[in-house]
Order: sequence, then C-alpha cells, then structure tokens
Amino acid sequence: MVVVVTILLATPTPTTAQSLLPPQALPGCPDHCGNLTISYPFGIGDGCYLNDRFNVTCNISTQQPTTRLMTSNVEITNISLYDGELQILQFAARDCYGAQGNLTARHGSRLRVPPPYTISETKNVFVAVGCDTYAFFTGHRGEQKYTTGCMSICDNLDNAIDQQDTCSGVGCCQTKIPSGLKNLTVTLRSFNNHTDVWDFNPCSYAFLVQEGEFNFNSTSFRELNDTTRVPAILDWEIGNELCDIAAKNESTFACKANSSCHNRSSGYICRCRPGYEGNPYLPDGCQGK
Ligand SMILES: *[C@@H]1O[C@H](CO)[C@@H](O)[C@H](O)[C@H]1NC(C)=O
Ligand SMILES: *[C@@H]1O[C@H](CO)[C@@H](O)[C@H](O)[C@H]1NC(C)=O
Ligand SMILES: *[C@@H]1O[C@H](CO)[C@@H](O)[C@H](O)[C@H]1NC(C)=O
Ligand SMILES: *[C@@H]1O[C@H](CO)[C@@H](O)[C@H](O)[C@H]1NC(C)=O
Ligand SMILES: *[C@@H]1O[C@H](CO)[C@@H](O)[C@H](O)[C@H]1NC(C)=O
Ligand SMILES: *[C@@H]1O[C@H](CO)[C@@H](O)[C@H](O)[C@H]1NC(C)=O
Ligand SMILES: *[C@@H]1O[C@H](CO)[C@@H](O)[C@H](O)[C@H]1NC(C)=O
Ligand SMILES: *[C@@H]1O[C@H](CO)[C@@H](O)[C@H](O)[C@H]1NC(C)=O
Ligand SMILES: *[C@@H]1O[C@H](CO)[C@@H](O)[C@H](O)[C@H]1NC(C)=O
Ligand SMILES: *[C@@H]1O[C@H](CO)[C@@H](O)[C@H](O)[C@H]1NC(C)=O
Ligand SMILES: *[C@@H]1O[C@H](CO)[C@@H](O)[C@H](O)[C@H]1NC(C)=O
Ligand SMILES: CC(=O)N[C@H]1CO[C@H](CO)[C@@H](O)[C@@H]1O
Repeated sequence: MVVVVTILLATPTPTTAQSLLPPQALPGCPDHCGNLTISYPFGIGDGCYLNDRFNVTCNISTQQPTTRLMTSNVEITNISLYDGELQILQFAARDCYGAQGNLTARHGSRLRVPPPYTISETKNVFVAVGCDTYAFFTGHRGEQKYTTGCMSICDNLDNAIDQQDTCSGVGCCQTKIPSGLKNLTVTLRSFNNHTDVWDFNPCSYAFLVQEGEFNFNSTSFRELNDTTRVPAILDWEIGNELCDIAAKNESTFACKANSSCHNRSSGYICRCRPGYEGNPYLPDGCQGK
C-alpha cells in the first residue's frame, strides 16, 4: 500500500477542527508543517521544542512539506500527544532476483531510533511477502539483542491469494515483535533465490508496519513493487524518571496545570485531566471543555 503525505500548505483553513483548539505549539513557533500539526513538546526551530530529542525539521523544498525527527531520515506523519506516539514512514526491505537466481536489486531496511523513542510492540507487526522468502529482524533492548522472523512459501500466486486475504505463511507471513526495541535491522533471505518461482514472483519484501495498515491480497505483490515506504508507530516519553520522582522538580516537570502524569517504560507522558482538553505540556494548555 502506498502512503502519500499530501500538501495543504501552512495556512490553516477556518473550517478545520484544529482551528477550534488553541495553538498546540509554543507562542511564536510554527505549529504546522504541511497539514501535520506540530504539538509541543515537539517543535520546529530553536527554543520551540522541550529538548533536542523533540527537535523536528520541516522541509518545505520538497513538493509536499515533510517533517523529520532530529537529524534522522525518519519522516513523521502524525504526532499523538495522548498516546505518546509518533506515526512515521520507513523503508521496506526488498530483494529482487534475475531468472538465473542472481540478485538484481537489494534495498536493506534499518530503523535507528535513539532514546526516548522505542518501536511500539502493540501497534506494529513484522511482515514478509514472497513465494521463496524468509525474513528476520534484529533489535536491541538495552544490552540485549533480539532476533525473530517468519517464512513465506508458495507454488503460484493463486494459492497465495486464495488464503481469504490473510497473511498466514503462503505468500505472506507476519509476526509480533518484542517490546521496547530500538535499532531494528531487517534481513531478507531466499531458499532458492526465487529460481522456482521467478516467472510470477521475482522479489521478496519485509517490513515493520503499523497493525491494520497492510492487508495481504491479490494486488499486494504489485503494490509492494511500487511502494518504498510503509507506516510504523514509535512510542516516546519525557525524561528518564517515573512520575513520582519527576514531579518533585517543578522546574523540569513537563506536566502543566490541570494535567496528570502517566508512567511509561522509564519516563512519563502527560494528559489533560478528565473534563479538560488541549496540550498538557503548555502552561495553560489544558482548557475546560
Ligand atoms: C495530510 O493529508 C493527506 C492527504 O490529504 C492525508 O493522507 C494525511 O492523512 C494527512 N495527515 C494528517 C496528519 O492529517
Ligand atoms: C529537503 O528536501 C530536498 C528534496 O528531497 C532535499 O534535497 C534537501 O536536502 C532537504 N533539505 C533538508 C534541509 O533536509
Ligand atoms: C535541530 O535540528 C536541526 C536540523 O537537524 C539542526 O540544524 C539544529 O542544530 C538542531 N538544534 C539543536 C539545538 O540541536
Ligand atoms: C493521527 O493520530 C490521531 C491520534 O492518535 C488519530 O486520531 C488520527 O486518526 C491520526 N490521523 C491519521 C491521518 O492517521
Ligand atoms: C542477472 O540476471 C539478469 C536478468 O536475468 C541478467 O540480465 C544479468 O546479466 C544477470 N547478471 C549477472 C551478473 O549474472
Ligand atoms: C543466491 O543469491 C546469493 C546472494 O546474492 C548468492 O550469494 C548465491 O550465490 C546465489 N545462489 C545461486 C544458486 O545462485
Ligand atoms: C542504536 O544506534 C545508535 C546509532 O548507531 C547507537 O548510538 C545506539 O547505541 C544504538 N542503541 C542500541 C540500543 O543498540
Ligand atoms: C488490497 O488491499 C489494498 C489495501 O491494503 C486495497 O487498496 C486494494 O483495493 C485491495 N485489492 C483487492 C483486490 O482487494
Ligand atoms: C531541578 O532540575 C534542575 C535542572 O536539571 C536542577 O538544576 C535543580 O537542581 C533541580 N532541583 C531539585 C530540587 O532537584
Ligand atoms: C485549571 O482549571 C480550572 C477550571 O477550569 C481553572 O479555574 C484554573 O485556573 C486552571 N488552572 C490553571 C493553573 O490554569
Ligand atoms: C509510577 O510508577 C511508580 C513506581 O512503579 C509508582 O510508585 C507510581 O504510583 C506510578 N505513578 C503513576 C502516576 O502511575
Ligand atoms: C513483478 C515484479 O516484481 N516486478 C519488478 C519489481 O521491481 C524490481 C526492481 O525493484 C524489478 O526487478 C521487478 O521485475
């Protein structure tokens, strides 16, 4: 499936729901990049973000303005304050073979995520597509290294897509991922270099993808051949202390008036209290409904 971020240039139209809420960025800071709302603690430009980890850049020289995280190549397509999540676009891995089993194209896939970001284990799955394909990924949690993956085999495209559109190991396989991973590297392999299936399936694909955003069906092989990037979800958090400790220092605590603090894996996020809405990271961000 192809994900396209389209333009709606910076001028917010008065009819959008967003314009009913007060600005989500710090005063004097840009609050949009294309149609993406940039909410504090994220920010564009010096003094507009909480700390370097929330420094995003807006590239308006691209045909459609694109938002990038820090200095990385990770493109942000949605920011969720409530869930402490980012939706990003990242590259799918691909291997294509010639009729003789020689490799004709290889695009690796590597997702480097620095703290405070981790790859959401609840909102993503790992998928591999192909008829002579196995794929695995390696990720890190602290000092530990984790590797897992899956295998997909088929004799023809009909038996692959005859599986009631499910990704069940024939033409497509998927697996859940361990929690808290950073620095994911995806590796693709083939048993016979696609030589037995080459006339209908010359390529293997593998990628991490947001759950529900990839549906395997008869057009998947063709669509994947045109797709280079797929959406995935990252988790983020503030600081490296849980709520109780962080709340003791008022000058650094990020949860402002009428908000509440929620523990994450090693830090926290803030939410407006019930009955309030807005941005809990801004001084008067949480407003009565
Ligand atoms: C931005 O616009 C595109 C095209 O209309 C849409 O697909 C995308 O979901 C929008 N993004 C957000 C964050 O609203
Ligand atoms: C903006 O995007 C263009 C086109 O992709 C690229 O050439 C340029 O280097 C980008 N600029 C920055 C600052 O990333
Ligand atoms: C924020 O990111 C931009 C682009 O990567 C970089 O030029 C700038 O120096 C960063 N600011 C800080 C304070 O790191
Ligand atoms: C962006 O994220 C919000 C909050 O998670 C969600 O409600 C919304 O549907 C998302 N928009 C897009 C275009 O994915
Ligand atoms: C690989 O296969 C393609 C297509 O079959 C062929 O054109 C090419 O010459 C082959 N390359 C090598 C190095 O064998
Ligand atoms: C299959 O492809 C791999 C990777 O390109 C290559 O090392 C190997 O020699 C190939 N095997 C055959 C039988 O062509
Ligand atoms: C992830 O990669 C970055 C950059 O290569 C590195 O600095 C960091 O230590 C890595 N983290 C883990 C958990 O491997
Ligand atoms: C296959 O799924 C994609 C979305 O993942 C959809 O756009 C496409 O229409 C579907 N094709 C068929 C034949 O169902
Ligand atoms: C609160 O944090 C600031 C900045 O890190 C630090 O200078 C200050 O000493 C801290 N105050 C307390 C009471 O820990
Ligand atoms: C919290 O909300 C109440 C009721 O809306 C309001 O009176 C109060 O001023 C708010 N507190 C702050 C510090 O904004
Ligand atoms: C956060 O976690 C700490 C340690 O597990 C716990 O004592 C505290 O009650 C939690 N705070 C909140 C707001 O959930
Ligand atoms: C059907 C198919 O997979 N076609 C092409 C997909 O893209 C690669 C190059 O990335 C071609 O080599 C395949 O022939």
